[in-house]
Amino acid sequence: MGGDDFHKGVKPSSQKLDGSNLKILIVHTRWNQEIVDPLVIGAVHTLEAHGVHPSNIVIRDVPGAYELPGAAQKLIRQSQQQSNLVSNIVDDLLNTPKLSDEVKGPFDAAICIGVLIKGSTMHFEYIADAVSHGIMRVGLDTNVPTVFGVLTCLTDEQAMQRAGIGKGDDKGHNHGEDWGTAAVEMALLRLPLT
Ligand code: DLZ
Repeated sequence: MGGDDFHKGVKPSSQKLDGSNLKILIVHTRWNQEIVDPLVIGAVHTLEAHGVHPSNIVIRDVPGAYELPGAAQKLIRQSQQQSNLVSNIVDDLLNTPKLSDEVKGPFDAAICIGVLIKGSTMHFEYIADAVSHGIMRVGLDTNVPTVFGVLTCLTDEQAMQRAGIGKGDDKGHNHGEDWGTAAVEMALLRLPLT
């Protein structure tokens, strides 16, 4: 590595990434939505490019980045309960209201998308720390890979560059595309069959 060989960013996986049987959850913020929207679109495009069926991509929004881990965990848990046959039979017997048919769980991976931009107070530091730890915990506690799709930027322009909507000639790179690929790769992670 070094010199001209240096490849900035993630190298493509050597595995075949076939997402045709996957169900993916995207939770995104409404804070900084002008920058969040292209990131969500980038993630969806890449999921579909890997074969994920549009009807198997469920998208939900929350107010801000601080809400991302709690919302992702809640929706992942709901999708796991919905696919549990025993609890379905109990629900039928008790006539419990069903979750929407749209959530055809369980999700195989989730992507949390948001944009934090540093202001003049310590708010940014507290939220970034809580959200990054929270999203990691969701993935480990639910056993559903949960991708950290949160930009933590010092300026608006840094965030726009990372959403592929930078000003000027260089629009930057849409990180949402990488997050879609990461979700498929992590959802398909298996030991080889013997
Ligand atoms: C309050 C706040 C601030 C100052 N900045 C951002 C931000 O840059 N990006 C973001 O997604 N959310 C921000 N929030 C909102 C918090 O994440 C959260 O929604 C509120 O504190 C309510 O819990």
